[in-house]
Amino acid sequence: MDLGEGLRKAIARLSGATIIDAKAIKEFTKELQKALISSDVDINLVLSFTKRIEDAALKEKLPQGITPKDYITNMVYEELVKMMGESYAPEIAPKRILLVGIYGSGKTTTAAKLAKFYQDRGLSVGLICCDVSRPAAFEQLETLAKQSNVSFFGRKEEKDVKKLVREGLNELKSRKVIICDSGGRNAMDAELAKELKLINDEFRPDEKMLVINADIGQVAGKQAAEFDSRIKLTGVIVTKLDGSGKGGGALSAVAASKTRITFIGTGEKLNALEPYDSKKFVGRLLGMPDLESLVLKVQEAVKSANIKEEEADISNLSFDTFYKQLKAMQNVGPMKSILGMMGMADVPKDVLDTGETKLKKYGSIISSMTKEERNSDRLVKEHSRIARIAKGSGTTEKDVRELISDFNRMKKFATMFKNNRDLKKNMSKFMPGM
Ligand SMILES: Nc1nc2c(ncn2[C@@H]2O[C@H](COP(=O)(O)OP(=O)(O)O)[C@@H](O)[C@H]2O)c(=O)[nH]1
Ligand SMILES: [Mg+2]
Repeated sequence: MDLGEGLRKAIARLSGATIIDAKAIKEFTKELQKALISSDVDINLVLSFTKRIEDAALKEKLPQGITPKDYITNMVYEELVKMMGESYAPEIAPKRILLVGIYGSGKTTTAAKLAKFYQDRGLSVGLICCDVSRPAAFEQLETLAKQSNVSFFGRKEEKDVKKLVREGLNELKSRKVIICDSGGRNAMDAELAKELKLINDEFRPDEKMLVINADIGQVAGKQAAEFDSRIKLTGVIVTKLDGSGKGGGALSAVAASKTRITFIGTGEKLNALEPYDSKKFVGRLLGMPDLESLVLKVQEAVKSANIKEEEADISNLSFDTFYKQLKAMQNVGPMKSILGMMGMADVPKDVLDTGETKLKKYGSIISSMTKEERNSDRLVKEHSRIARIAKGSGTTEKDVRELISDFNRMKKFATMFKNNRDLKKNMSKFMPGM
């Protein structure tokens, strides 16, 4: 059971209680403790957290006009937000950023994500590869830099990090944001400290961020403190927070270590990076909708899929734009995280899987249509065409008919809303395949 699920169960239990007395509160905080501890949140943090809730619920006089359940839920929310640390608003300005961390924490991926983040906000970006300990580091960053469409500097055989930084800074001097990816080790040790000091002295970064994998749980706090004592961090980026389940342990431990979380990585794709917002994170855990990020993500995906405004009008939908929108939707993120952002975190897995499978299937069916068929849905009624498309896409005729019927339903639905401009605008953002 992930943290969010545990917390939501505890709250559901509280809602189910007919009277909120000492016993109900005790049971509720026990559930909270179980959920938090099994997500590797430090036990002392958990105990003081639940004690504050108990004290407030039992000793304080509850304010008028609010149900005890709402009052306690809100308190859980606020206490969790505090426990998960402060939010971060990155300054969109020229700067140098150094990324450090142990092997496999996600430094190189994060370097490219950050590059894209600043580039998307109008700043030119250059990436320097300063990982001299792993042979493939150069190619990895070079490829990712291409995908993010940012400049790259590295020298394959060069082992001298000072020289790399000096040449990189010179080569990329016209770039507003320069990000340096460094080499990791299995742990912070004297050798790594020495190498990072060399890079640091030459690079003179404005920001030094430690990249940590959320899977390590509360150890993240120790790691952050250790790197901070060696090279004085300005922030910590926590990666692999895909979905909303895990990560409470790592985030709370980093927050408690007095270093601050700046960004979180939520997937392997280059757009899966967000400035850290503890309210948003806790909101997702508790199953509160996060529509703002969803809309942003959808807009971004629509932009990168090159969907034109007239195509976004779904009352003129063709299979072609339907397909484009389906693909854009897949770029928004996995279904689970989309539904999570909509506040529907506990959707049964088989429903989720059906959704994912259907999206994939529709993609392959539409790609098996001819150009004419994609642009004129009336064509795809003849049996011979349906049979051909099913064969070409490795699906069944039933699948093809199902797609057509979903497509038609959506079109009808869209026409219904055609006169309501605002609603239409919003629906066209959300519609594909859902
Ligand atoms: N699911 C997921 N995978 C990630 C994330 N960040 C990095 N990874 C993956 O973690 C692995 C190691 O990442 P890499 O950037 O090479 O780590 P480095 O050794 O610190 O440079 C790669 O397979 C990445 O795709 C993330 O936020 N979510
Ligand atoms: Mg790397």
